[in-house]
Amino acid sequence: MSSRLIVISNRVSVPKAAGAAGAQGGLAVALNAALLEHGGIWFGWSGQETEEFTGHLDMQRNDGITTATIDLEPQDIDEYYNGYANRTLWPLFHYRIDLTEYDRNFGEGYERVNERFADAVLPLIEGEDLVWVHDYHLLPLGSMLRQKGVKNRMGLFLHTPWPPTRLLVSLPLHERLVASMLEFDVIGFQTSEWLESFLHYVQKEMGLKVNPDNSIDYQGRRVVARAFPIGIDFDEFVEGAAGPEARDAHDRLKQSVRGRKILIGVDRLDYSKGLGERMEAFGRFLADNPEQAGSAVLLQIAPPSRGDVASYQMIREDLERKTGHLNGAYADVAFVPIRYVNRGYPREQLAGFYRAADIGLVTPLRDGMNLVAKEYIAAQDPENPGVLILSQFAGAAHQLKDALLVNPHSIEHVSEAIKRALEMPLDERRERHRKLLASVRDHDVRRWRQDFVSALFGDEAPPLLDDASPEDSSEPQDQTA
Ligand code: GDG
Repeated sequence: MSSRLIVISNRVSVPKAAGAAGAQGGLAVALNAALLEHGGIWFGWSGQETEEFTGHLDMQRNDGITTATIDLEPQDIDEYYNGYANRTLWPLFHYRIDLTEYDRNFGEGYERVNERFADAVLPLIEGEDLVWVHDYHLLPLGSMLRQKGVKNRMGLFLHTPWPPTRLLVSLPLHERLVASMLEFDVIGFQTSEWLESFLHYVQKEMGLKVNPDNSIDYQGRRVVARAFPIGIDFDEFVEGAAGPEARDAHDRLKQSVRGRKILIGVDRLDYSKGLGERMEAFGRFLADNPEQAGSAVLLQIAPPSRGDVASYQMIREDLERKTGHLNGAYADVAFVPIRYVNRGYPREQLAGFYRAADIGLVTPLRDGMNLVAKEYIAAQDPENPGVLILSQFAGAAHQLKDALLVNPHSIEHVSEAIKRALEMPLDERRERHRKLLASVRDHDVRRWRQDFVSALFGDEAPPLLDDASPEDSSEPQDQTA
């Protein structure tokens, strides 16, 4: 394949150059691998602020990958990043219209920055290049590039959910936003559920016809809309989990709990992750099972994120209050039930913590996919694996059906699942883990990337990887009964 890839995302993350814990997730690794294979450039915001926008491109080459970044001015960061992206689209796409802020300045800033991205990346795009745009920050970018004459194949992958039409129509100028997305040749979602919501919107609100293969004919062009469930870098993660740094972290955590059971949560500090509800569910478990109250510890790792947005400061305060309350009620001189850690750890250490944990507690209220669920499975000892408790509202629930699927809004349901997981016989743990592991291994980040890039080349679609939405089934499988 001779085409180069031009990857465009809000931020750019090159593995070895990234350095900081958490900066080089599976996504960065996958995109870097794609760039190494095809050649090309990764373009985005540097994360730096400049007094006045110049559009200057900072080109760098690290580990064989070329990156091109621009700085943004303070107003851009306020209105585009902290504004429209993280105070309008993020909450709306996670079904939180109560937190969604509609401010005309945000919308204008969002369009302005997308235009700035388009102008800056334009000279980098050559004849046969494939353009792959990522996420909700850059939905109108394809249309802006088309207006500037770009004829290349262009694709968009949305990492978040796509909201139901009834919620999306609360967004001023929603038609314009979606129409701009249809300038891409391929639009990718994490699961069939978000894909269906998108197709529902284009039919009901735009009167467009969706073909049997889910493509949409729009203004004389054919747009392919499909689910491409993202995965983790399985081999890298398993290798990391078996290494010395992971073993050290594992042993350190195990020794510190002195034979108690460990529940682990690892999430960016974000209201979509259901952290407050999770704490309450653990509190309910402690209240309902006093005989086990001194024998289980919840380790919640929650590195801060988007601290400039007020709703993120509020969730932080809420969690500190809930943790303090529960620890006050259940702690003893030599024991606290919740270890709430507001920082990130290197990936290898994280893998060791996952492996030490008897339960992976992954209970977002809404999540595009959720990679933590997959990392937890990959890090387990197959001979003596822990149990994954997974929200039915995470995209990952479409694939990881052998987890204990729960409704994260139901404190009772999650509390019962914790009890059930702690008591689960070894045979059942192994059997569930075997199936989960096969799914995580087979649907890894390489497959995701290859499927997307093939679709971008215009290749035929392979069969859909996930089944119908778990919410479509009459009831979530009540596995806590
Ligand atoms: C968005 C979508 C979708 C977390 N703490 C540390 C750390 N992490 C890593 C995890 C995992 C990643 O961050 C988080 O990924 P998630 O998928 O769980 O969630 P989002 O950040 O919300 O990601 C999501 C994803 O995009 C990909 O498409 O799955 O639905 O919301 O890899 O391990 N990494 C390190 N230290 C930490 O303390 N090193």
